[in-house]
Amino acid sequence: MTAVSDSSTSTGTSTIGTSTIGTSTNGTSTNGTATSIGHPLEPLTAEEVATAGALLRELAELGPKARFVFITLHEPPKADVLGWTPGAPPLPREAELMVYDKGARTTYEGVVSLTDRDLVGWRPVPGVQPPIMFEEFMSCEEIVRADPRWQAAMRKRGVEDFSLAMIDPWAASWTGPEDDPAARRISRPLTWMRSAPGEHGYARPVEGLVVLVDLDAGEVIEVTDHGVVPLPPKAGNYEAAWQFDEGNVPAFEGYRDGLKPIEISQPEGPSFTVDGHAVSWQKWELRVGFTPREGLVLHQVGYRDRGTLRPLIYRASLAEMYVPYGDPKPTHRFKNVFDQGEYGVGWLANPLTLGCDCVGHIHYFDGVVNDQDAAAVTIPNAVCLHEEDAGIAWKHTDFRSGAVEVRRRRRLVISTIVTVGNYEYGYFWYLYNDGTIEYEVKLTGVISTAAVPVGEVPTHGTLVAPGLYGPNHQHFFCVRLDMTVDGPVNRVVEVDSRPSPAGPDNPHGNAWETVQTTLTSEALAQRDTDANRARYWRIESATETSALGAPTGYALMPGANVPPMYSPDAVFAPRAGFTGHQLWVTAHDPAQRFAAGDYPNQSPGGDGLPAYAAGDRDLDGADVVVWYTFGAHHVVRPEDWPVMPVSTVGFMLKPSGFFDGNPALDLPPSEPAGGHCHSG
Ligand SMILES: [Cu+2]
Repeated sequence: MTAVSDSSTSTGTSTIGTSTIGTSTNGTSTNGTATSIGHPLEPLTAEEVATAGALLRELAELGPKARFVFITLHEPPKADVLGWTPGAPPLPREAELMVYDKGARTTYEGVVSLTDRDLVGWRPVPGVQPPIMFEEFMSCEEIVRADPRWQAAMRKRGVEDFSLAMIDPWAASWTGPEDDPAARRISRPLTWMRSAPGEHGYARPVEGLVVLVDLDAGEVIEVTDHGVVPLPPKAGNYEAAWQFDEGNVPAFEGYRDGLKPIEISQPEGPSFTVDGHAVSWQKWELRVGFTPREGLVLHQVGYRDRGTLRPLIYRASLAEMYVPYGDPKPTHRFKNVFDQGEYGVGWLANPLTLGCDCVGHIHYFDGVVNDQDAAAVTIPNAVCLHEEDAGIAWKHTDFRSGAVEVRRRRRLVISTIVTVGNYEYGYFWYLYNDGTIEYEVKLTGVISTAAVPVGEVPTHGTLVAPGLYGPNHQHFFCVRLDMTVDGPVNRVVEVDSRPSPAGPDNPHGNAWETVQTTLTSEALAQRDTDANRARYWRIESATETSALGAPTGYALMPGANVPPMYSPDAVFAPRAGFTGHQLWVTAHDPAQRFAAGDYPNQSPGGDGLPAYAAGDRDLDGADVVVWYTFGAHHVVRPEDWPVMPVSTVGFMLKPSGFFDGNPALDLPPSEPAGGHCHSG
């Protein structure tokens, strides 16, 4: 978990963690407070979060056990935002609130007008469970620790000091009708044992012990002991204070040497400008957003081309992430978690530190979220903005004349890192100065661990230390791209490459061609990657053409990908219907934001993309939303222990007939000191 303190104050705002703001040898940072508050997509301020909670409490007459799950900007309609110009009167400010009443065991959704101090919407949502809230996440551990059945099971494993146990409240999944979200609100926590306070506890999983907790009642329902597996014998400490100790796996022999300083110097400052949450950099313009569920959101990404700002993406966001485990043992079979929809990745964001998480000249954005009393919680430096050298942009040497032209490539990096229990996820957007957009997820942190008797080799995982293994699992990330390529009227075309048919048009057998298929409706726009066809998808304007006469477009270029490995007949499979296809296209609907639906916690499934697309709306010349899911396949390696080297997965959006030629021709030459770039 992040260093989040439960520190709400009477003023309704609080700040978590610590941060370094100012200058250091590893760069400089600025941390802007909003100055362009008039823009309709500015995230809620801390004051607005607290006001929204107070208004709802009063206007909806909330009961004493009402808890605030999420408080988020209720974005104005897209048409209103697109019609708004700087200097115009501000659009009405509204907040949307998800509330869970623990007394009535009912979830509510509300919208309050901050402008009119009025209740705009309020409704119960029957039969669903909202995400596990932070206060539940933290209280669950003590509830289990105090339970005599759990204590008895721990004694069977030789544990007497229960204070050393770590109990992580895993979301319950849906294992059958007994998990009916309408009936009870549950968690299935898992236990690990430290040998001393502060130790890396994931080295010693308590295998075979499944606990069921009623989160409403705050009590353990049952403890099921599937049999003792000895705690793995070896430590796995990686923290500086511990790693010199004897007995760690792998053995640590001290820090390497020879690392000389690399200093990033930007003597004239960065090339970007920031106003509130609006960012301009090298022809790119965008807005940075942040919500407690989604974390980092990009709004209104556009590129200034020969004086005209050309829109590309109206809203880009993580739409869900899903981590199913492939180990049938009792402690792992229910591990299929939706880290966004069952917890919320925004308010799990780390406060980032200059010189560690990001180097160079940094601009930080704080993330404003809420606690369960509706107090605003400010995560300092939740989003990092900086620019990087990214190798060469292009180069050619005329071998006859020796003339060399080479330009450096740069990228603007907008990133956030979240901690979900044992795992870390970094979400990185890169905007390049050649028009490319890249999205990359960095996976690091600690694998979820399991135990076997020493000497045994696990079937569904990889041994990382004696008696300790990492179960097979996958991570699926779905990104929602509300596209506006040269305007809101777009279409999506699938582009395959294939050998040309044999015959008189292909007399030598060397010919191959691309085949373009317009995905004209939602039923037809459920597609999968096909590396053998070099498949990609082009999001085209249905109204604008390039100088060459073709529709302007951007191509979604898949990176590494993998389908789910679990059986489609698995009881939990319908929970993540969106993973049935890697690409979905839907008609724009601002209420359809989450790939597994609004409430995946304890859900038996069926919601989200399969439901959104059920109407089979027309997509040819429509306001389209593109959903791309990519999987990180994790067969654990011994090298992933005791903390994982970063692994990356993602995709790109590349201009594909959007420009009339190489958009980076105008990058100025960068001459090395005392010379110039040439051959020989
Ligand atoms: Cu993994």
